[in-house]
Amino acid sequence: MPSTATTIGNFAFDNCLMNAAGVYCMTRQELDEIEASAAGSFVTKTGTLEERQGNPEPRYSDTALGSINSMGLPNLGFQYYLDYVIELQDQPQSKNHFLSLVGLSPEETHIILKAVQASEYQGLVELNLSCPNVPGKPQIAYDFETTESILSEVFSYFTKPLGVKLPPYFDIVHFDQAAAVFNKYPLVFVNCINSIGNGLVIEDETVVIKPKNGFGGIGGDYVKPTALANVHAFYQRLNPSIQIIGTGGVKSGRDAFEHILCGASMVQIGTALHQEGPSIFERITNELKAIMIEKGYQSLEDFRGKLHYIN
Ligand code: RRO
Repeated sequence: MPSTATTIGNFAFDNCLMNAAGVYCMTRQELDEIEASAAGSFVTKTGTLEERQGNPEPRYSDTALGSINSMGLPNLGFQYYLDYVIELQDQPQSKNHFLSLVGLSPEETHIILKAVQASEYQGLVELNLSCPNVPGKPQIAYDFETTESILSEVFSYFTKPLGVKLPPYFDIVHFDQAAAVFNKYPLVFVNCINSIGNGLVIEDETVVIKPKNGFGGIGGDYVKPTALANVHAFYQRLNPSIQIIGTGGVKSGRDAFEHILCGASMVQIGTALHQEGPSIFERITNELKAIMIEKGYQSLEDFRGKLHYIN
């Protein structure tokens, strides 16, 4: 039987598949269900300094080809998630986890990360530089100057394993510029991609979500080519010490296979997990293993990053 095991930094995972931040990860109950599923890990809902209610409902809608959301960063406050992952890390059978975090300002981000640094948490942190849905707050990683100033400050005090969640980029020059920034810092991973920000879905004559007059982050089938392009562009440009987590448009073993072929070491599932629930991890793992058997691959290393080009 082939293995879908993987590593990120010094952390081992029995399976490369897990949830994407924001989906099935708001409460301990939801996180427990992912922990008990075939997923190799979980990432928590992005936690802010204080608890947040988020935007008015309806704020998430499944659509024909995926999803649109403008949740607005509802969460129980970073301490809730930090306490939970610390609790789990002391349990013998626990998987390794990702704690997703961001402040509503650089100052808040530093307060949060300093608290994590001072805590007993030994796992991975995913700094979300790409939330598209908080009115008046731009997606941080589209501003390379702000991104660089945040990372440079963070690495003056933060020594635990840290990665960043990125928005999709759409221009080769932006891939070059973003990679040049990330290559200056001891990041353990980058996660490509967050939702494609500020799309608009209409049914009959009306938008399908209430916040921002219907504008929201797009996920699902719509985003897979953009996600694969971002995974591969960063795989080609980043220092080999910075691994890639692939997120976007994964609803089958074939989709996960393509992310890994583009260079992903771990693959996250958002929209399809929301639609299908945690049993999706077993289905997609089996589909991915069937593809590996058919191709004669024993492990992800046999094909990770080995995308073929046309000469
Ligand atoms: O909560 C959200 O509205 C949200 C976040 Br923080 C994010 O990073 N990506 C997204 O699609 N929605």
